[in-house]
Amino acid sequence: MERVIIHVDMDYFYAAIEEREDPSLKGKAVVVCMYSNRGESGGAVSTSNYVAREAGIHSAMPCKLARSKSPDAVFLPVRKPFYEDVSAKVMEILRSNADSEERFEKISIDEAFLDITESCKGDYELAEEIGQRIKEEVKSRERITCSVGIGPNKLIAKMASSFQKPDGITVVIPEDAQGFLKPMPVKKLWGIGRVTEDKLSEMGIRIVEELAAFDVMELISVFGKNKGMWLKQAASGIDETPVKERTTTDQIGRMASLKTDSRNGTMIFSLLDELIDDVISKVKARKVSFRSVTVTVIFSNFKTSTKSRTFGHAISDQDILSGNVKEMMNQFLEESTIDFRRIGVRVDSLQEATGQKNLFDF
Ligand code: TTP
Ligand code: CA
Repeated sequence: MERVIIHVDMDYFYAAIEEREDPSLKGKAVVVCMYSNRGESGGAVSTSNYVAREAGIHSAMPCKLARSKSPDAVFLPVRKPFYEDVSAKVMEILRSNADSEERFEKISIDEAFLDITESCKGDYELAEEIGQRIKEEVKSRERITCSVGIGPNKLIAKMASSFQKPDGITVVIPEDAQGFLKPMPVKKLWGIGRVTEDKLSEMGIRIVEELAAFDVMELISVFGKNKGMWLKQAASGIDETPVKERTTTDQIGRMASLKTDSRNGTMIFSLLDELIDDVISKVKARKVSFRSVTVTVIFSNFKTSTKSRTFGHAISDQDILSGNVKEMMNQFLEESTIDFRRIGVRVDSLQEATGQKNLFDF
């Protein structure tokens, strides 16, 4: 089956969070600044909302220049740890909409890929429904918007999400992928930086269509084998890189669907045991221990809910994990009346297991 990939990109992320926290900012130009040690006169713009962008303010611009462009704008200092908390919640929603935990890839604080091939059975109409559902879920739970791109690979999905911003959704079916890319300036092609853009421009290549038609051997002679071949493929809308959890991610998780939507304890706990087994064997294989555990339930109405616990020290013990996970699952059963659709277990804050026994083992 041909793949179906979603890319999600949060809109004006840091500034959107600030707007959410302070409703009086609504309609005003909002600029989030990373101040330098020279205080408010130094520093650069982290991001700005779309009102401020209309005044010509953009990321990386000196804050001083931004002030001169829009004296009425509200300037706020970056609150990175807070944005990271919001990011974690958003990623949780996104992850739960991918085919599996392994088919999810966070690429930055506010962007991720989801492989949804199985969930939509390769059907792009269904894929669009999933995309809409993700947008609604993020909006209703985190009160911020995102833009969604859907396509046959990561490259197309990524470029589709930036096609209609903010709060957009763009679906590019495989047959339209080349047509979608063709008229774009080469610098829009995901992965092309300033240096490559300048070199291509010297070669008379300005739009993707020209790049796709260019002789691959000539590209290789200028850019080397890997890059030359990549340029040709990317311009032709080809990208076979898989969506996969980054190995550097600080977590191990598994998620699975119940055979049927249900609140039956036996069914839920037997699947839960499988997931716990799986997570523990991955923990052992990677020789790590973990400091926190999260249980996720996706209900039959697609609403997602999570519970987490953090331990005082890192553990890798199956019984402790199992006990905590089951307590949280029992709470879910007590609190809810809706059938469960999918459940997941994840451990975070991984640390390398030293191989030494701790005091309790002696
Ligand atoms: P982006 O996704 O590039 O931008 P954005 O989310 O603010 O706006 P858009 O609607 O166009 O997607 O970056 C995500 C966050 O990363 C952004 O909110 C702030 C931060 N950031 C910086 O701190 N410095 C930068 O130069 C850029 C580009 C982003
Ligand atoms: Ca963004």
